[in-house]
Amino acid sequence: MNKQSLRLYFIMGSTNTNKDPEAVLKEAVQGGITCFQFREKGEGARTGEEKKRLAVQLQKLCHKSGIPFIVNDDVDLALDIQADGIHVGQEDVPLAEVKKRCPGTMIIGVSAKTREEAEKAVQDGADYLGVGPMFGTTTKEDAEAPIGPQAIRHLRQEGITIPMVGIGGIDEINAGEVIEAGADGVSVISAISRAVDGTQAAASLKKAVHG
Ligand code: FQP
Ligand code: MG
Repeated sequence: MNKQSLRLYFIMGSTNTNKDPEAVLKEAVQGGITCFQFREKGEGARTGEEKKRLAVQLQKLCHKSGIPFIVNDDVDLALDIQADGIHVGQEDVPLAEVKKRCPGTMIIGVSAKTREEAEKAVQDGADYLGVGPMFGTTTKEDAEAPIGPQAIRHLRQEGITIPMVGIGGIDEINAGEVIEAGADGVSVISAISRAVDGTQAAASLKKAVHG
């Protein structure tokens, strides 16, 4: 994977917006996002065929726009629809198992916040790391305390060189700090999905990360 595609990484599922998810993704693409993660979870989230239908719809839009389409958590879905990648956290399917099941061409993202987690993820073949929460967030119900952009600076000092994105509570005001700390990009949900104008929101974020 090339790290430029992590510059402005948008994540969304149907529960993250009051608008039509496809319309929001269209706006985000227009505003300049460089990667997309389909994260369908939380109360009222779609499951089974409905989840797959939405995934395929959003995947098509990403393909048309040349944007990598990554699936969150759900390895079966990622394989089923031949997603460009899969993102797993520390409590999800173990990376070794993901690696075993997925083709070598699939991008594999892993959440990590400590040196130990990051080093293990690198060793096990992660393509990029998601580090957070950077700031306070209300999107993720089970989010832990913010660790700040310093966490990224530390991981870089500890010799972690693979592509990294900051996630959690990032907006156009604080996005620059995350890049400054050594991240290749920022990941957002609400900053775009809850915006009145998703195109403008994405464009402002893009500017903030000197995209
Ligand atoms: N980083 C990223 C990315 N995407 C994510 N979904 C996470 C971190 C969080 O498993 P996880 O992953 O801790 O929680 P959840 O599955 O609820 O999202 F780097 F891609 F921005
Ligand atoms: Mg997860």
